[in-house]
Amino acid sequence: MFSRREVLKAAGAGVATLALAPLVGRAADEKKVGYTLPKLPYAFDALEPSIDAKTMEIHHDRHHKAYVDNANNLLKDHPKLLALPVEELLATKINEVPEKIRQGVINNAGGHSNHSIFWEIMSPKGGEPKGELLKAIEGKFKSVDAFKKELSTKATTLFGSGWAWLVVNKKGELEVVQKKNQDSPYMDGQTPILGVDVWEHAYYLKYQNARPKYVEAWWKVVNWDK
Ligand code: MN3
Repeated sequence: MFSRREVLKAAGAGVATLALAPLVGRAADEKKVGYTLPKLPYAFDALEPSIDAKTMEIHHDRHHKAYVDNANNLLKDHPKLLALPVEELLATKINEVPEKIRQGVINNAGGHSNHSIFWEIMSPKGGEPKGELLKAIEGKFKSVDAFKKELSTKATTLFGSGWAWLVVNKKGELEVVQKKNQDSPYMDGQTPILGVDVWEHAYYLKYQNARPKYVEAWWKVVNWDK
């Protein structure tokens, strides 16, 4: 069982095999059957001015909560699947989910997993990548600026709703990818390292249709330590 951090470390060191290994779930998901909405690790207004408090409140308390509630409801007759850490369900068991609820589980368990990571990889203190992450980014993209440019481009050019992610791919290498809707990188054998939510609900109150301005501001609140 390997964490996102361990997979990243292996990628920086050029070790490919960890990316295919089973994944560690969040403790909160393991205590009881069913997913729980994680607490935000900071106040709603902590990411101002990059992300406004009202957007954070609606995004966490309503959108993320809805993904959690819907996933729990969809999987209520499948306690064994529901007992798995959400990453493991998405990475290894999604084809065991009955077909008639599968797309709903992809959307809602995916939404739960994606947002759980999203809250953690933001912080009011911002900063720049360092340590293992810096080494891995420079090894793959030459520079932090080149990496940021690639992720920003993927985020702003994604048509419709979705995410742009930095992942460790199946080969154990860093890669920037676009995902539609709430499709989880875990479903494609990728381990998400950091990602930006470019659904309109993530920025519309403050930025309206100016997605590039939101992405530019988002870089100021990335929690590189996570
Ligand atoms: Mn969202």
